[in-house]
Amino acid sequence: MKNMVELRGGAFRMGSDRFYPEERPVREVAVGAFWIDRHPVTVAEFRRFVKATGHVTWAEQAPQAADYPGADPDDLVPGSLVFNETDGPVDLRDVRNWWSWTPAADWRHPEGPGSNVGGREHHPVTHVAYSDAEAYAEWAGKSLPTEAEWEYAARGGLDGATYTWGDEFAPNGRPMANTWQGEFPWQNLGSDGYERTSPVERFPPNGFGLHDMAGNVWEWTTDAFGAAPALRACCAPPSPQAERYPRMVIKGGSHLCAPNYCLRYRPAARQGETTDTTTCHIGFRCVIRAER
Ligand SMILES: [Cu+2]
Repeated sequence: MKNMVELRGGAFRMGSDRFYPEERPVREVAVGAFWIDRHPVTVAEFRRFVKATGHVTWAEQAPQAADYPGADPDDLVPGSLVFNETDGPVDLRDVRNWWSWTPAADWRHPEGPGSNVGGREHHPVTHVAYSDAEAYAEWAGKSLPTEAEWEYAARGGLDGATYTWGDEFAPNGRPMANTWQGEFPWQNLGSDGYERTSPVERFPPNGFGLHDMAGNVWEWTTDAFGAAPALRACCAPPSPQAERYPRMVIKGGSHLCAPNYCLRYRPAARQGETTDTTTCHIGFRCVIRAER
């Protein structure tokens, strides 16, 4: 299977007791055999899907007034959530300090009007809602992963390691994933080489030969997140209508995850995101389950 890796499956220890409450408890989980994309779906790959199908993404459609009661009709235009670095330290409890609803932001215009994906064809596609990821997977003859499949793949055969590559964040000083260096959300040092997304496969693969299982972009999975505990994450921007759409588990953390705020570039890390949410730091990859 082109650009996919075959995994045997089996039992593994999922979750972590050492970080955030939503990752607990550590428990043994088993997954069957499956193939998984070597890297997140790229802009170039997504473009082939759009050309072949005429798919119009969620972010490119105006929200329905019925879905967002009380919304200002002027706000019901196509758009998406874009991260904006702040000028200085801000109240980390209010994610609106750095997330802006941006009209006309979409997968082709990741920072909104005036931006484009020229030169970023091999970056992960972003601004994709859950339904966009599902539609792509169906077109490709694939599926979206369950959370357990995703985490099993991300761990790369390591048992209970903090990161997808081991227990040390930067072995020999080498950055192993596209994360945020500096104080979130105002000081983006970019010392790993990237302030926003990075081309896939730019950082070393994990033990299964998979790239970007940590950092770069969060990835959709098919598990419902369930009742949301109180979260303070850079990575869970509030949906205007969180009740109408289910909250699914996203995995892997992103280029916005910073130790001072959201240490989630780890295989056990998870967030809940409503299926209608699109942002500049959520993408996806696909799997194919082995025939039983
Ligand atoms: Cu984060």
